Amino acid sequence: MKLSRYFLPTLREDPADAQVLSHKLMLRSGMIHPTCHGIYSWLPLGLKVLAKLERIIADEQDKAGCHRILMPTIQPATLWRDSGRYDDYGKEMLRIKDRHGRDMLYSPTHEEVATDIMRQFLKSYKQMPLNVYQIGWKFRDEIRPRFGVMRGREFLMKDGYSFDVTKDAAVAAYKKVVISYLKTFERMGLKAIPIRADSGAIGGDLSHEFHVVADTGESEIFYDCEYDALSANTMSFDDIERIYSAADDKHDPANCQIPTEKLRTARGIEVGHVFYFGTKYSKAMGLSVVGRDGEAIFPEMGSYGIGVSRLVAAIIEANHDKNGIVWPASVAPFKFGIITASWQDPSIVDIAEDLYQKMITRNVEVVYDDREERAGVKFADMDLIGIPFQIVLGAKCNDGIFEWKDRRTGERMDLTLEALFNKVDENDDCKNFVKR
Ligand code: P5A
Repeated sequence: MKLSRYFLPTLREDPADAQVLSHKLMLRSGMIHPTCHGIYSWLPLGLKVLAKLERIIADEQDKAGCHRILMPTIQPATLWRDSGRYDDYGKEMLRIKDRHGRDMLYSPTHEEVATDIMRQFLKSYKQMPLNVYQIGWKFRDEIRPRFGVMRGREFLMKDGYSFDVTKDAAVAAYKKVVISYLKTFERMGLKAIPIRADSGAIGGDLSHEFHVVADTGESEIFYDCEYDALSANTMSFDDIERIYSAADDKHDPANCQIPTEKLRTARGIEVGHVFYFGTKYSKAMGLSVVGRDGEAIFPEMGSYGIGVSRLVAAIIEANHDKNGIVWPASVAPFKFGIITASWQDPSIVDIAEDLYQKMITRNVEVVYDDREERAGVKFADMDLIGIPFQIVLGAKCNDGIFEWKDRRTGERMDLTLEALFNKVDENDDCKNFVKR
């Protein structure tokens, strides 16, 4: 992509109405535009990041054996009357009427729709275990939408629903999702701490929240420092149950067994929430199947959410410096940037154009700042939008030497074209995605 042709409405100044850093940086780097209170349009740069998150989430869900579907954003109230939640849900639900006067609603979540699909298609215990998920827009008329996409009214969620024959199988499915979530967040460069939680409006008796540590987090969290040392790839559900973690009022120093020197206190952003709720919805909505001995059984269910649009803000909260966003390479809108020290020097511009074309041919995600702007403006914008690896073309490029800058460490080195492409290959993780 050439920046001169890109729709990237960056702002020089901090927008006055944004309180938290991620919101400011998302507005300043032209990722989002507020359409009205708590409702945002996603501009090209923001949408690219959102798409990266979707791709990582879908990849890990597929690996965990879940099936991607897409459910409607508008639902009939009848489904919620069946489950008994229509009257309880309150003002957060956007209630609408169609032209025939029928009660409809904009989906705040999809337990009812998923259960309804399965009551048409699940007939036998043999069709389980089954776990379906989608990545789709939700609407919740939050009383206090704030911090941009962190707490929006319309937001993107990955929501999954599992169906099992027995409670044991359902709990096993739940544990599998918990582990796959930790891997998902780790691939986004985040450490997420799973914390036992209340199940609130979703209902049920087993629930975990996933929190990313950031100063602007809405909840206070308490956890054992052992979490900092564990990797999602080796962590088991038993580790999670063994290692102490708690949020807000759930933290009771008297019951906390771990020594104070191991206890960490931090602010957390809730980026995911999972629930096991047994037969709550299958019973209420009449989803039953034929069991092993011909008897009717109600599937045991769970639901699993990731706040996809919130994650964009959470990643920025956890990855920024005074110059702007510092994207983890796996979620960066473009992994590589090309900057010319002078747009008025035709030989540098020719070399930059050639380098850009070579990278495009290799399918590398690159943004080339070809604007007729001062070098300082280009360096500042490249840092603001957080491009992880920046290639600077100064006078030395006439002798085949390119400067490589690492956004996170600030480290710079001079490279030949060959060495440059070796580094590009090394840092281009597109090959990590296996086509399924
Ligand atoms: C689980 C999947 C559910 O809705 N039903 C389907 C369950 N859980 S939840 O905790 O209510 O939401 C899941 C995640 O969505 C994010 N989230 C939000 N993100 C931005 N703005 C909001 N207003 C908002 N509300 C919820 C959170 O990350 C939450 O963990």
